[in-house]
Amino acid sequence: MYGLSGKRIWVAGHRGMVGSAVARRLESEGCEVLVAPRDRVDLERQADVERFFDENRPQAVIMAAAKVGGILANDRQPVEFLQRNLSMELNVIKTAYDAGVEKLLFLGSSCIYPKLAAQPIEESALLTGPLEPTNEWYAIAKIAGIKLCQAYMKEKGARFVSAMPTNLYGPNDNFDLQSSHVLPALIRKAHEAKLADLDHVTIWGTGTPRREFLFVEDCADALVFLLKNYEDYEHVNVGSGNDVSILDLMTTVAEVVGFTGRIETDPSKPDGTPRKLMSNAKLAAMGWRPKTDLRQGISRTYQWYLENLGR
Ligand code: GFB
Repeated sequence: MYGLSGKRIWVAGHRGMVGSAVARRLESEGCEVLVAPRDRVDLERQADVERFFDENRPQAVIMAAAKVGGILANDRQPVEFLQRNLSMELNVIKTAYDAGVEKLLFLGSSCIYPKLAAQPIEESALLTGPLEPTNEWYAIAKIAGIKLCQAYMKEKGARFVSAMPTNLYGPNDNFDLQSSHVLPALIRKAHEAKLADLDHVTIWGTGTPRREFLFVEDCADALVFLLKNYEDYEHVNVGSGNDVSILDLMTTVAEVVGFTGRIETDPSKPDGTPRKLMSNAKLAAMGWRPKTDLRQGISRTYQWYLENLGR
């Protein structure tokens, strides 16, 4: 429905884990990938965004720029997660419309859904119940982004659509133990425990919550698929369709990394939402499937970590 060949496509957030994976995935599409150097374009300054559009004239935009983080970062920095994400979204989405962008794909997250939504979570569950308190700030910002795209579609006929990825992981992830998401944190913890020959590793919370994970290169493939083929009003879940308890995840990570010590829990840290497995039926019905299973993805991520950060 939307051919990418020969198009100028701006990947906003190109240095991040998702943005860099999308830029790599677009290399085989015969398009021109535009990137905005962070030292010259501050997405929180509308004038910078307007100048970038004037100078580069993108025909399509993948909005993968965001202030992101794990459960502790979200819980401790509500202003950062709400204000900065709203600011970037408003600037990019409005300026894209004003500049006549043909198509825009906005990225949200599975945390937009109610804390206790029925599982697997259908797209229609949005706004049907209270959010998970630890990340309601980020969730509200992402819900606002979905709604702004829908407003432009409804009132202006803009082809601005939204995708909701599940918990992502992979090369170029953030491995800082205070601000990262769970999977990179567990890889780093197991790696450092192995190097230090520790007899145990500690995970946050009780280990009982369940999380769905998608390898970031599969996510990038899904996002390009949606940019080409999706034009509807409602957002689309992008997930693997399988979830795992945090404790079982740590067990798998330990096996891949080669750590043989005990796994201990730290209930003083938050568990967050008990489960957030999304339904991937809508995307599957369009013919898209992920290729990388969890153990393969963890192994490839650990390999990247060793080659880039683990020294
Ligand atoms: O990826 P994560 O930090 O965030 O996962 P969410 C948190 C879950 O993993 C909680 C447990 O149950 C934590 O108790 N966990 C165990 C750990 N050990 C660790 C650890 O060392 N580090 C971390 N980070 N967690 C995020 C949202 O929710 O999901 C974001 O806050 C975004 O906004 C993201 O939506 C996709 O999965 O709970």
